[in-house]
Amino acid sequence: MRRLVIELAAAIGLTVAAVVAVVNAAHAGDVIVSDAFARASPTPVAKTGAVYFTIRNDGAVADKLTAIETDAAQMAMLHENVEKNGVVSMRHVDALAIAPKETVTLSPKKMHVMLMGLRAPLKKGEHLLVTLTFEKAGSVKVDVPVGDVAASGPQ
Ligand SMILES: [Cu+2]
Repeated sequence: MRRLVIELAAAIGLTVAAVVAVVNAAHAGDVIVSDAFARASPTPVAKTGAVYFTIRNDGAVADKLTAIETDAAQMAMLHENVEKNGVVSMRHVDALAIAPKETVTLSPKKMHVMLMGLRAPLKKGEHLLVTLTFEKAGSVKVDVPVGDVAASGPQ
């Protein structure tokens, strides 16, 4: 009996996880944004933060991410990590092109949306709403859960 209960709980847990995964993807036209997450602020006075997600272009034509907005910060922009002589610095990326059928993943080692002028420090468990605007697909609102300070994916 006890074992059955545990198995049932596991089955229900899996179902909930599957539903969350579906809800976690947002799309506009042929562009799908999934697996979004942010990292919690390391200190209560942090003024910057980072958001990550995966973009897939399911369409037959190239598209471009041209604008990022959120109420959580005064400014949001795309940054790319550039390594030169062992030193990693961040470079602003004006627009991110996504080829047909291409998937682009923003991750802590490659690229991120930099939030500047945070209105409040990001706390684990909170959610941010980030609006991404694509040249062809239009705007998509993305729910971004805040994970650990060192999160490397949605938790
Ligand atoms: Cu940055």
